[in-house]
Amino acid sequence: MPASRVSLTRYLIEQERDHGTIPPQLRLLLEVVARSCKGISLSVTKGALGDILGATESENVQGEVQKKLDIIANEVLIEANEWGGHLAAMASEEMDSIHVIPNRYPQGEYLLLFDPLDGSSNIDVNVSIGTIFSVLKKPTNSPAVTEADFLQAGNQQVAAGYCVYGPQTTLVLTVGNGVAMFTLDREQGSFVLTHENVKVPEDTQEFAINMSNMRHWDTPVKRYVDECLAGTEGPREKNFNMRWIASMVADVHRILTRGGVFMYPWDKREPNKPGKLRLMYEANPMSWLIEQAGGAATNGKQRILDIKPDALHQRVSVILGSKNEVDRVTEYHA
Ligand code: P6P
Repeated sequence: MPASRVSLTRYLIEQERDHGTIPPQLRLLLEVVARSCKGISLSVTKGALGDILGATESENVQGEVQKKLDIIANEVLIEANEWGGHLAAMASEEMDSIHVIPNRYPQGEYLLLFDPLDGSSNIDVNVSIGTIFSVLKKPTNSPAVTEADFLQAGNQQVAAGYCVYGPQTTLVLTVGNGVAMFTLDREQGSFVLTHENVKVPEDTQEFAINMSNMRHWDTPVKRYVDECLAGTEGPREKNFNMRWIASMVADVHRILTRGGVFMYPWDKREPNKPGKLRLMYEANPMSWLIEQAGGAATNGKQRILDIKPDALHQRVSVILGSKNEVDRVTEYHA
């Protein structure tokens, strides 16, 4: 590794030295998560060569059929994080209830939440997918950790990130001092710092939404997208491009890299659900990353990070990305 290349370990140690935001137990947690993502990446890249494609017979708490890789990724994260003494418990999209660290291991002060493999509908068609994670601190006054300890607003996170399994395997991380990206150097087997102080442009000409749901959208979203489609002849007086990868990790990575606005809004298909995406382990970590990179993230009405959760797997409407576009969509909701 050329001397100029900074490893994830060195970055975390220097962040602690400079900002005091990564105490040793949190550094251990982040390094274990990164190592888990390396393992998941190896399974993902096997594709049809490994017995990892296709679906299982089971469904997750969301009622979605679980892909084999969903289960594999979940088990990798559980097994890697159980013994270290840094966690009190974990929560996952793939598990109905929290996973408390077994008594045979010491318990730590952190809570780890994750979507072990987001975008799993793309696994079998070789499109980028990813792991999303969020770290909270266990409330000090609770002796035995319970699900209620997890129900903290996103503004309480101490770390958040994702790993995107695409042409490159890239880990993207924030601990509250901006966003850094680490690309997996497969020859070294280590994540290497490739982008620091990531910034999302405040303006964009690219929006991301599943257009097939247009007839189900609420008026503010329909107005915003119609104005984008009207291009230079419309009120925006500029043309827009559209992208929708149907992997939140891949869409957010593009936005962190070149700007854009991502929307998965409430729609009339399931009016009792506030949205499709999950607050605790999808919207919260992604929203913090976007804000740390100078972007914005709301549910149309309020800042996502200020939402006080009342259920572990609750859903939320998500509008995030370039600040001026998110502000405009939110303004249309007012
Ligand atoms: P749709 C993947 O299943 C996911 O949770 C997100 O990663 C993605 O943005 C969204 O759902 C895609 O949903 O309805 O377009 O397939």
